[in-house]
Amino acid sequence: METAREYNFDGIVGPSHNYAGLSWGNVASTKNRNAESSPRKAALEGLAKMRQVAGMGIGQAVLPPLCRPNLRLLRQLGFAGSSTDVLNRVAKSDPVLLAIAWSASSMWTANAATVSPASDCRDGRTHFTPANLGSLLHRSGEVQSTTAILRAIFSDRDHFEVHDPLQGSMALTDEGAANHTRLCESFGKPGIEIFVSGRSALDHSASAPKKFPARQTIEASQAVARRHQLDLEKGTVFLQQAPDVIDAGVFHNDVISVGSGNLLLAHERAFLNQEQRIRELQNVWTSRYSVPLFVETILESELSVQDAVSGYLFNSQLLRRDDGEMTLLCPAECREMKSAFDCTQRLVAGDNPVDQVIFSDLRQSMRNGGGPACLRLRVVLDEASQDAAHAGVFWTSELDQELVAWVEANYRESLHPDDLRDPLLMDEAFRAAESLADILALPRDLLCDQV
Ligand code: SUG
Repeated sequence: METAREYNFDGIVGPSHNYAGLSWGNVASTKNRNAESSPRKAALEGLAKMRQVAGMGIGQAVLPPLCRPNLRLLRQLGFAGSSTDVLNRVAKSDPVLLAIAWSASSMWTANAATVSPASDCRDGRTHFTPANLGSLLHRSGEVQSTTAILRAIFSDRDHFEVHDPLQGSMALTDEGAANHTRLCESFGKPGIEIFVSGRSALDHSASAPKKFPARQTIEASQAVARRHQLDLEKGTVFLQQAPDVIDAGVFHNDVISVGSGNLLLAHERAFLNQEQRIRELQNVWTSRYSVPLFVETILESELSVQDAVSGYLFNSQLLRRDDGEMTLLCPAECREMKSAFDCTQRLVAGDNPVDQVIFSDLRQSMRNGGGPACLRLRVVLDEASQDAAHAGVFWTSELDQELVAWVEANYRESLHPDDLRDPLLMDEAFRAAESLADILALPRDLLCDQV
């Protein structure tokens, strides 16, 4: 019997969802630069996924989108005056900064923070480190508001510790849970937390990608593990992403591997010295647990890294149901790509906990490189800590209906990059943020913090 549940905190897609090609190293983002987006469709697709997951009896909650445009950032960059002045000035002088300020990238909550469940932490509290996202300007502007929102939702210090983010230095770039996986026998018992980095900032002899940025440093991952008070001997494993797959478009580890419970699914080219590192992981596991750890390795001959990047098989959600078996929730693209689909069928047939595969249409988010797993932050909560968290963000069918109506009332059907110049869009976005605050019973000035 589980004493704790895993909740998927999905990011609600914000009203300015657009394609600006801002993420160098993220192939989909670059490819779809300047395409027309549909914020309404994107938000409804996200809500449909939440409904699908909640409908399976799995813990589901929401995180609100950050208020955009990011006027705080624009003011810091020297654009002065009223909100409208700031928008007009940046629109006239720098369309890239305009798009950066409008980015709805907070929807990918796997990058909001790294979360360690209470049972892994020495002080018995759930620890959060909001990710500084310091590798990209449009993403680094998220952390201040994300920290405030996490502190509002997880405010009870008896249960939660929301740390300050790591300082925004090149040596400590941190992308949160996208580079972190937890394996465990049961959610409420101590687990093994796997931290995956792409480079070392301090060891200059370590290998690193040549073309695209490695967004997570090992120094950042180690700092998070220390501040979360994890068992550094038996409760943590540090892996390095293979540099050549980062150069092939694997900008986060969750594009090439996913784990949950006693299952790790990874491409054979995901990690540096993979065979040896997986053997070490198996040894740590068997020293702690009596149940087996299943490691499913997908071969290049089954699914090329290139297809993993375009179909996002590894960005699926591994959902452990109450009966102990798992459902793999994949992006719809995996149904259409034969190699990816065949891998899902092999998994279901194989000796591992996955016995079901379902698909979710998240095409709007996928075109910016965000699949099912990018859109959620996993937080393990026992009953007492769930009671202590802010009730307004937990999924119910009433909340779902309210959110659908809110999207339909506030979101545009389509958005072209030129529309980001429109001061009316700013008014719409601020109004939407305020009414969302009312729906989620959060303070208006928390969700509308740019005015
Ligand atoms: O950081 N895309 C996001 C996608 C994040 C996906 N998250 C995980 N893999 N966990 C990123 O690259 C694109 C924005 C644009 O180009 O308009 C963007 O930010």
